[in-house]
Amino acid sequence: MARDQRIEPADEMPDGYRRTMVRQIAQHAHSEIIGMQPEGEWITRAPTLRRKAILLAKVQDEAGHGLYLYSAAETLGADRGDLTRRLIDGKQKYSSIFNYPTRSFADVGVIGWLVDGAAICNQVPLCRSSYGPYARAMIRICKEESFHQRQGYELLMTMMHGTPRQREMVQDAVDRWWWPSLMMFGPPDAQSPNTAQSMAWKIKRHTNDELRQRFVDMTVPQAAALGVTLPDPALRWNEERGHHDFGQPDWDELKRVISGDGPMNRRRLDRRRRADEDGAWVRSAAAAHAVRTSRAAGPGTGGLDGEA
Ligand code: BYC
Repeated sequence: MARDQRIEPADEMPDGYRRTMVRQIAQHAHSEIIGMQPEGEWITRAPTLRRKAILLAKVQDEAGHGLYLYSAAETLGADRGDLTRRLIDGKQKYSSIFNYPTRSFADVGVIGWLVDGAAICNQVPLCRSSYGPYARAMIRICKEESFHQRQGYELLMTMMHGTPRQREMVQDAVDRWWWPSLMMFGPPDAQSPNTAQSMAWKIKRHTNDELRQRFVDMTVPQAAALGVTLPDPALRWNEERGHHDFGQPDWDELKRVISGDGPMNRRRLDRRRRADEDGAWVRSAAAAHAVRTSRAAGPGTGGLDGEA
């Protein structure tokens, strides 16, 4: 670690490092999968074929991100089915941001711009995270997140050039998503129990507050170009610091949402539980098929790969 070399699956590692990596990667994977729901609700209501195609592609990308990340967790000895059970039983977390409702199509644009924008800010440094499989998964994820952010911004720009009602929808969505987006970076550093150890292990490369500041600095000029107001009266450029000053989100709200009491928590988990139950027969059929084909291919061949 001191030489900045990557830790790979077969390397020795302290139990605490392995536990922390499984915790973070699993939460991240759960966030990608649960994160399909708020935008997925708008696929059937997208206003044009072009918007529908873009949204479908984006939501499918999120599924792919979840799958790379579950695979990265498996390299640490975790079992994907077990991680899913822990999510459904409320024993593992997923990002607070996905516990808010999507009320209009402008929310799809704002999720792309602000939520994917925050995710990029957080994830670009994770490409240099110390655990090899996680860092490598993050490179591809970040490329796809850039497309997500751009499609959101382009959608909003189109609406801002539309009718007064469309501009109102965009401003309303920005007002609702701004503070929850800032909460995505986690609690303030002084209240973050994991940051110091994760920085020492080079899992995290920046603290929660550093990344939040970077996000605000990056977003303010984009908001001005769009013509929307960010709902924070304390937001202003600080010449001395060379950064924007900004207000604090409601940290009690973050605690409530993380502990299961957000506006959409129950619905998101119910839907995930139903999808897991509905898919059980597919998983058992695929497992039975893999056993049968590996037997037919004989010893030393690898299941479905052997068949290919
Ligand atoms: N929400 O000590 P801290 C996406 C938890 S999806 C929920 O600072 P840490 C997308 C934290 O886990 C991208 N929980 O923790 C998908 C810890 O709890 P435990 C999602 C949160 O780990 C679809 C406790 O609070 N991105 O982009 O050092 C559509 C104390 O926090 C939150 C990732 O998952 C939160 N916001 O730092 C569109 C990024 N914040 O586990 C878009 C990867 C904190 O001790 N994760 N907690 O019980 C990370 O970078 C870090 O885990 C965090 C937290 C910065 C989130």
